[in-house]
Amino acid sequence: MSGLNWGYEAHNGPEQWHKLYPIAEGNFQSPVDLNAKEAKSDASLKSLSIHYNPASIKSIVNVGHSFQVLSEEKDDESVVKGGPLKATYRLNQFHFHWGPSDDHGSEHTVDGKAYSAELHLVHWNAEKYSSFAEASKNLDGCAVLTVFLKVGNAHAGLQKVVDALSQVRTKGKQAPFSDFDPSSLLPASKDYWTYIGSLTHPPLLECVTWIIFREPISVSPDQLSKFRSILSSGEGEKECPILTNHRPPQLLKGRELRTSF
Ligand code: 3UG
Ligand code: ZN
Repeated sequence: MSGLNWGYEAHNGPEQWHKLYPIAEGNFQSPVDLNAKEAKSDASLKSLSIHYNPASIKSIVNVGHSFQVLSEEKDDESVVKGGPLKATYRLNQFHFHWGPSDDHGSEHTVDGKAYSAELHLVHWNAEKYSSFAEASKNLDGCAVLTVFLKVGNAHAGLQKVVDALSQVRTKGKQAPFSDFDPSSLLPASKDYWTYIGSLTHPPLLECVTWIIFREPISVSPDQLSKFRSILSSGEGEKECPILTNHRPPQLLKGRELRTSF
């Protein structure tokens, strides 16, 4: 495994990452199992304030192990605050994690059970830091709003993202993607779990306040199969579909796992 080609296969996957990224065996790693026995309800947790401006969404890009929808960096129009957060966090991008079959693809699990896929809306502390890169070196640097996807009906908001995937089929491709409201991907209930952890793939930095919604959104088998149809290979190379891109749960190692509910 070289520094540039970590992935999700046996030779370069989650079990190998520690060799180049020793923090993989750290004390604040993600994802984790959201276990009812470990979780403590915290009445002092405030409700979340989430404001997304559809105009801040600009493009979609194939990054080789996934695809990302990118948000404009230069304003504070798409932000989350409140809940466990002590600052305002600005939206950087959102992306998904999935697996080879419809019944297993989330990173976090609930009482040992996986969902079909997982959405990460990635934010950084723009009150305290001046870039995502700087923020990600600090425990209070990032906040990831997380939504589980449960196989069932097609999701209308998600379909707009799925329809754009044909434009970024190969690694490195980028296309305009605008006027999309990320709020359309949030569940109705804003009940959540929260804990302190890490980025879920290299560089695995321990910088994330995880906020994970209890209620999943739906995704159809056809929508999931379109996630799996994008390629980790570049244009003109041997076609290699991204069938899986989720890290398994890591040990909680004494961390607090709190619920708003
Ligand atoms: C993330 C996540 C990232 C990363 C990562 F932005 F949002 S996740 O939400 N799955 O935890 C990054 F590694 F795992 N990085 C940080 C993107 C590239 C720059 C370094
Ligand atoms: Zn992620």
